[in-house]
Amino acid sequence: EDVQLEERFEARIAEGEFIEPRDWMPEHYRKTLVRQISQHAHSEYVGMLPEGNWITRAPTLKRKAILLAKVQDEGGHGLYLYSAAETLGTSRDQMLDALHTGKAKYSSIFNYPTLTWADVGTIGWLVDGAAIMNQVPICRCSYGPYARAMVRICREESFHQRQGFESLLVMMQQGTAAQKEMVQDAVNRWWWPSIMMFGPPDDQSPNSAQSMRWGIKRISNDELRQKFIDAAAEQAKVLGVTLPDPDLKWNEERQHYDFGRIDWDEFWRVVNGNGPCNRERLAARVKAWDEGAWVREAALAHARKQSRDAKA
Ligand code: FAQ
Repeated sequence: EDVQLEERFEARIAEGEFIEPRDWMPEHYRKTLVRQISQHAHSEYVGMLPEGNWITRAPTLKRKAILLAKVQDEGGHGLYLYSAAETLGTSRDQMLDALHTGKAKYSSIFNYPTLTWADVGTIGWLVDGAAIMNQVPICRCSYGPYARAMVRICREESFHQRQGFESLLVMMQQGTAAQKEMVQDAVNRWWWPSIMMFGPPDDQSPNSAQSMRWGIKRISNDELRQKFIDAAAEQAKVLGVTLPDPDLKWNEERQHYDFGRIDWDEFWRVVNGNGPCNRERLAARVKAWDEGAWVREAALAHARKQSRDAKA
């Protein structure tokens, strides 16, 4: 019977149908989705921290309002994604526990510090830019709830990317020499970590082959990375910044930019918990969770009272 179910499942994937929560699915498909969606949710949550750091220090009311909205959006993305993962039968408490105990992964990028105001614009331009490149194909992911969550997330990310680019453009075109230098310094620090966001090279990516077969991943890590580099190299010219890679060069034959060697040792160091801010980020999430305990207790007490009143 399982063989038949599996064949039917494979056929639906091949037809490009969405798989929905109540449909039969192989256990490994379920596990892969819980892994990826929960890691994605954790990234959105932890991703609030580096930029949140600058809310109190944004240079103008306009920039502060934009940044507040952006950071709130990231929190919202985390919530849609936790909800999508819950449809696969794992609870939010389990997922958050895995994050808080350091067992769960989240994107390497959020383990780098935000040292100046230009980091905020650079995160919008490069980090949100990379996130969109990676997430647009997930709108066509075979699992319905994840694909649908991603549609709205991508729309919001595109606003995030543009606000970042625009904020850098203002500094580069109207700023003082010191402001321009600050932008260049931020770009120097964020460029390599941004292109690492797409994950290890295809031939060292253990999950890729199966995720591609199941239509969870539609475009490979390396292909997305190349598309991102091609786009960013052109945008850098408009901004007037230099990307910190002497080997970055247009290749007429490939119709792509060539680029230098990525430091994968650094990537794995950060993924394995030893980046510049891993401990700080985790501690901040755990503190927020602990300090929110009274809110969760109050909400539960309120819900219990409501249902008692409804019965009475
Ligand atoms: N960081 O076999 P693969 C955002 C892990 S955007 C940490 O290639 P897969 C928006 C990977 O989990 C960021 N770990 O894995 C925002 C696996 O370990 P596992 C979040 C990484 O899943 C912007 C191992 O390495 N976006 O938050 C990373 O097929 C600004 C082997 O890798 C998403 O999560 C990494 N960079 O491909 C928020 C998108 N890369 O699980 C605030 C959805 C790989 O076997 C401010 N996710 N690893 O123990 C994906 O598309 C995929 O999961 C990939 C990795 C492409 C990230």
